[in-house]
Amino acid sequence: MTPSVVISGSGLWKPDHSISNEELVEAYNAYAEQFNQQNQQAIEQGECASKPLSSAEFIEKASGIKSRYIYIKDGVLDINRMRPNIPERSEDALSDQAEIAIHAAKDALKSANKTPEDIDVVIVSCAYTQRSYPALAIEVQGALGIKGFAFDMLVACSAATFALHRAYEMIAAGTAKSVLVINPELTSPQVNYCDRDSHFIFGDVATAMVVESADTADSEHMFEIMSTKAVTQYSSNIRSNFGYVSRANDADPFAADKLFHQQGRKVFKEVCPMAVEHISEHLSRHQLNSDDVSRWWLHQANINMNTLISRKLLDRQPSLEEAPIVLDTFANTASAGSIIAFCLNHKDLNSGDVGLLCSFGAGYSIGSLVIKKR
Ligand code: CO8
Repeated sequence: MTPSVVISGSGLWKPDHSISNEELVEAYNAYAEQFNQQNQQAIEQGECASKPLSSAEFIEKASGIKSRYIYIKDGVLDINRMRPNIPERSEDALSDQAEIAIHAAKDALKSANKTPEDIDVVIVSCAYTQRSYPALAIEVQGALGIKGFAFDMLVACSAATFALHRAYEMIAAGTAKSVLVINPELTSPQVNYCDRDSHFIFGDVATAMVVESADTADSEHMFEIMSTKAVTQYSSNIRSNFGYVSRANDADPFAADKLFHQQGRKVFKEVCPMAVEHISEHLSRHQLNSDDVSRWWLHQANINMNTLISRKLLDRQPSLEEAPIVLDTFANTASAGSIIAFCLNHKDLNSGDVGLLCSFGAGYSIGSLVIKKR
């Protein structure tokens, strides 16, 4: 018989620094005015587009974001730099992303009542890894003293849920006994702080979860994974062309198209119906309807997306208790958003309560888990 698989612990690490909309807009607008002044002639001759101004009110209304955490604040608000100033580390030092992954991992291990000796697989899964190899997951595994094996996974916004799917399958198949899934979302190096349409969207964070067989789990708050569901559909509407081939094709490796960019309106229109259909189908697998779900830990990209999806599923606006929003303080944290929502909002649920964890975004990709409090 397939063993019951549970999420037995979760962890969250956030940077010490944050940037408010007001701070971000003040710096961007000063940068835009300087750019327009320096390029006045080219703009007048139609050779270059002027930079439009940003607004804190627009950002909050369009996205629900008020502030975002940032790993290194230095440099982002400097109008002559407009990107974080993250010092390079030597090859024998712990890498930045492994460091933040370890903070979240330790928090998750503690909440699962586990030590590194109990874990036999580490998956580091996120939107970007700061290098190709050796895998960050193996670096984290080594630093924590975990035996077994480790690997990295990239699935943009669905990296966290898709990694939880892999963890679930490994435990169910008996190829692992306890899997540590970590999502170190260091997004700030990929944000184009010179682009009004996207400069406000992302924040840095790291999350982690421990997935194991119910037979070995003994934590205070554990959730049985009833099932997982994933879908992908190719789209270029959310894209980053950053990659190692730039060296061979002589393209500027840091040009605007090599950073995060998107057709936000199209994404909104295309992803919302996909997510509603996906979630409805997933719940119906268990003869559940939306009213049977006590908590919705939804992807955190845009508050208006979450409102629309929740309304379509429930025929009403859910309370913040039912469908928590963390966008206001964390912003979009790529794959970590739904996991942050879980970390901060699961302890009050009662045995037997059902919850839905769901990500949606670049790819397009949607990943969900139906889980039940033990
Ligand atoms: N300040 C003032 N005005 C602005 C600003 C600004 N900052 N930005 C845009 N405007 C203007 C526009 O130019 C436009 O003006 P006009 O009407 O004159 O053309 C007007 O405001 C309205 O613009 P939009 O139609 O674009 O505004 P929206 O209401 O659609 O809001 C959003 C824009 C917030 C981007 C919205 O479309 C959205 O969130 N869409 C969903 C996108 C989404 O969820 N994407 C997922 C991305 S995350 C992901 O997939 C993970 C990727 C991997 C991680 C990457 C890490 C870096």
